[in-house]
Formats: sequence, C-alpha cells, structure tokens
Amino acid sequence: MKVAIVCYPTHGGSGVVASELAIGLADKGHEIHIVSYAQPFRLRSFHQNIFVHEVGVSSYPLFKYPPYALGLATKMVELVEECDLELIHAHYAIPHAASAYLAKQILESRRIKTITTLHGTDITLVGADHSFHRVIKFTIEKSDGVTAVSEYLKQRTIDEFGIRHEIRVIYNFVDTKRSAPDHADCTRKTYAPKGEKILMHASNFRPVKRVGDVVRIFAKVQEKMPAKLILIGDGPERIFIQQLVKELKLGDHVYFLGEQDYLEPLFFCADLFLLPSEQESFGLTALEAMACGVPVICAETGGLPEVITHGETGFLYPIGEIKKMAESAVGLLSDPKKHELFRSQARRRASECFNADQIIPQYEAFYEEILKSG
Ligand code: GMT
Repeated sequence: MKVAIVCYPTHGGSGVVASELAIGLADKGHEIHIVSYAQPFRLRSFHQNIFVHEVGVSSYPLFKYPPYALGLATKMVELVEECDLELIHAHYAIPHAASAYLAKQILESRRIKTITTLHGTDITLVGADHSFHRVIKFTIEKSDGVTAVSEYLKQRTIDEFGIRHEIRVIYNFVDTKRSAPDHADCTRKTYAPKGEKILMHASNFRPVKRVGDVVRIFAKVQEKMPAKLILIGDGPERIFIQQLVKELKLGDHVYFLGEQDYLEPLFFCADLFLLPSEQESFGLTALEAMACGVPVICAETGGLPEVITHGETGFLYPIGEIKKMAESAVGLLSDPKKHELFRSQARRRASECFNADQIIPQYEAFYEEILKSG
C-alpha cells in the first residue's frame, strides 16, 4: 500500500505511535509518506520505504496565525498526485482530519481514502473546546475510517460529539524487542549510588499530567525509604515543578533529564513509574514502562484501567489520591518478592496484549478494509 501518515513531530504519544506505525508498516514493504511540520523525532534515522515531507507555511504580515491546515492540505494533494497514494492516515484530529478532508475534496476525481486516529486531547481537551467542536465532529464523521486508542476514548468521542460513524479501537503498542534488557544503557549507580529505589515519570509537563502529584508522592516515599526521582520531559509546568522540588527540599534526590527520544534505556533503571494524570486516553509511557518490567502507579482515569491491572501490574487510585499512591509505592518497593512478581506481570501484559507484532497487522487490516469499501 502507498500511505500518507500525518502527525505531530514533537515528543508526544500521538507522534510516537504514528512514527512507530510507519516503521512497522515500512518493514512490511508498504510505502509510507510522513507529512508533518518537522521531522518526527523517532524518524531521524534512515528507514527504507519511509519518506518524510515537511510542510512549510509562508508567513505574511496579515496572518496573525499561519494557516498550517491549508499548507498541510496542499502538501497532501501534491503528494497523492505525485506518489499515487491511496490513503491518508491522520493522527490526532486537530487540524489533521480537517486538512485530509479538504485534500480529498480537492482530489475528487481520485479515489483517495482517509482514516483518522483519535489520540486523546484532540477529543477530551482541545476538541471539546467550543471553538473547534463543529469542525471536529464534521471531519470525524467524514473520515472513511476512524480509530481510537482505547475503549474509553471511543465512548468519550461518542458522548462528546454524538458520532454515529463506527469507531474501531486499536490499542497503542510497543516494540517488545526494544524492551529487551540487553538494550539497557542507563546505569543505576549514576542516579542511585547507594542503591536507593528509583521512581520515574515522563510527560510533556502540562497541567493535565499533575506532575506536582508525582513530586508529592515521591516526597512521602522518601520519608519512608531512600529513593530518587527521575523526571523526563519538558513543558509549561517544569518551572513550577522545579520550584516545588526546592520548597520540599528534595533537590538532592530529583533529576530533571529533559526530553528524551527513547525511554526504554532509562526504564531499565527504574523500580516504579508514576502517572497520576487528570486525564489519559491510553498512557503510552505507562505501557513503555511495563514493557521494560516497571510497574506503574497511576490515576484511575480515562483508558489507564485498560492498560494497567490494579494489584497485578501496578496500582490505580482516584485522581489526587497522593497518600494511597505513596503507600502502595512503599509497600511494593519494600517487598522484593512482590515487586519482582509485578515486574514480570507488567512485562507479560505488555507483550501479550500490546505488542507491535499484533497491533500493526490490525492497522494493516483496517487500511485494506477501508480501501475496499465503497
Ligand atoms: O497529552 C499527551 O500526552 C500528548 C498526547 C499526544 O497526542 O501526543 O497524548 C495522547 O495520545 C497518546 C498516544 O495515543 C496517549 O497515550 C495519551 O494518553 C494521550 N494523552 C492524553 O489523553 C492526555
């Protein structure tokens, strides 16, 4: 198949899923054209059968906001014609689904199909905003195929937008080959020289991630046992989090690593992953942690209960239940047998339910189904 995959290039789950899907499909011989405003970070190295096309938008003094959605639609039209593409797969509805719809209208004489994959905030936060609502609803309904990354997100989309179009749930995935321990290049000694336990969190440091809760949970754990906290990522809340770390006098125990392209090498250092988000349609980082044998303590929200099994691969508690999250962390980390059991159960669940080898063929089959449809 010849497919355009449209995505964000930045450190975020939707861009990771789109890039890893592109790699998996290209490995199977499909011709994949990535369309984005920059090279996605997971596609910086060469991959056979993947072609990256950057969308440039001219600036003009009249434009307060550069019309990216139009530049994107134009690029799609050109690519479909030049490369004879059959399908446009938009990851994250805003504005990608609208641009794909526009491209399809312009290309009316060609039988081009469009698929939109909903990732989360495109429905729950940004999409729910009144200023986008009608366009999101319209473009989802006009997509030839729609997928969501969890049952939760599918239901939320139906409730929020009254969508009648079928939404297929295709879970996010991990390449479990990359999660093999021989890929570990993080040394525990660097971060925990005295054998302290290592807690980890990775996100885009937006308010929805509740990184403050991560620090407060860690503070409670620290009171009970020697521990270190590794924070990965960057975003608007980072400055407040640094301040909070100072206020709680945790400066010697918390590391800020900034954005990292691959998390697996770091996860091999971790004893526990924390994701106490307000909202999480799936929680790809939690899955990546599990694949490396790291149990997850998270908020019982969104699609997280579909990924983490309470009492087996981690613990789920209501949003903001810092005390319970910290107690479970201490309980697990001070019981080596239980911790080891959780580690192996986490690894097994990631590999049995969310393995790239199972999920990528689901996308492939969905593409074929949509291409065959009338
Ligand atoms: O908010 C983020 O973490 C970024 C966002 C994205 O689109 O990059 O993540 C969303 O999509 C991910 C991939 O499908 C999911 O794993 C995240 O749960 C989801 N984020 C939220 O729902 C807040």
